[in-house]
Amino acid sequence: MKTKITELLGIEYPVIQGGMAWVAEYRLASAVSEAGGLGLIGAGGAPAEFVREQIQKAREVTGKPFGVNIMLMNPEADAIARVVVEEGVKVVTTGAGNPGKYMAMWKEAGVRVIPVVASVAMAKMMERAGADAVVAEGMESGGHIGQLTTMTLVPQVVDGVGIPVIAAGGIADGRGFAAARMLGAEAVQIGTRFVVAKESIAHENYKKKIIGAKDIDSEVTGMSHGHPVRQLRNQMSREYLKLEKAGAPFEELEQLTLGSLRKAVVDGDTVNGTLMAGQIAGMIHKEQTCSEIVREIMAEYEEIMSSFRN
Ligand code: TUI
Repeated sequence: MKTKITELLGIEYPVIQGGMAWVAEYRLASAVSEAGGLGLIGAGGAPAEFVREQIQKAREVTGKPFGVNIMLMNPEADAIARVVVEEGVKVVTTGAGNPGKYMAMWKEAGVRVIPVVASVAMAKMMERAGADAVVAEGMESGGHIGQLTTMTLVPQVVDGVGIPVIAAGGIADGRGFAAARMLGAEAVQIGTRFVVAKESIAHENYKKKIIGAKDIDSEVTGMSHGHPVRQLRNQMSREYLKLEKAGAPFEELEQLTLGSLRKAVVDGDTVNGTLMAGQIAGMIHKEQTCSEIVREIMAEYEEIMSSFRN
């Protein structure tokens, strides 16, 4: 399938895997790239040298293009920004901040830069700064989110910029892919469905929670202090929301969630861990390989499109 994004990135299918902290390490990223999409290594809060090793490991197992997602709140973001250049990474996506200060260095090195944005203003700013494309991420997504839904954000970003737009948030199957294309997106980014991929190292307990989730099982913490995070409801989210409602200071809430994503992903602690997941968790019913996921989405899309033609 050919779109502006498959052409830009040299990939077979316009499906990009979300750069999820702890989950998106080299095994998941290389499996998605091998399946014809774009795999991403999620730097999350990891040290720069760990990210370098992950890039080297990915390159050992796939000759296909893959990228790195840099979470800009990482204190080592500056060093990671240099590592991607040193290691010759072809694609960088960024999240949770403004990557403007790295743009010149990346452009000079020929890196394709794709910031994740949650507003039209940020998309326009990134286009002016030289971004090759943007991911417009709606609040249906798991993890750190903005305020707009995918349905409202994507077409407004498409109208606001000239560069290709990738839709994210609430997309898990061929219907979501088709809808994103209707809204003007040239590709989709998918996170939660890849958390439960066979190649994902996320703990089985975490995967089971996603597979067992219903439509209304996610909730958003941190809204009151401007750091909203979507996750599956559990003891951790309930306790957080109780403290937040009682007016607890940001520092205390931050202390509560310190290391809690690792607890969920690595230790499988579904009680005290933060089970980041999107609103489409209720649509995910089984563990599949990345190749099965990508092929299924594309087959569903083709079927939808042919049903419209008849
Ligand atoms: O970054 C994400 N999703 C994430 S990051 C993450 S790690 C984390 N762990 C614990 C607490 C908080 C985060 C988990 N999920 N998505 C991309 C994204 N970026 N969504 C929204 C934004 C965004 C927000 C503000 C992009 C730019 C921005 O600009 C602010 C500014 O500097 O003006």
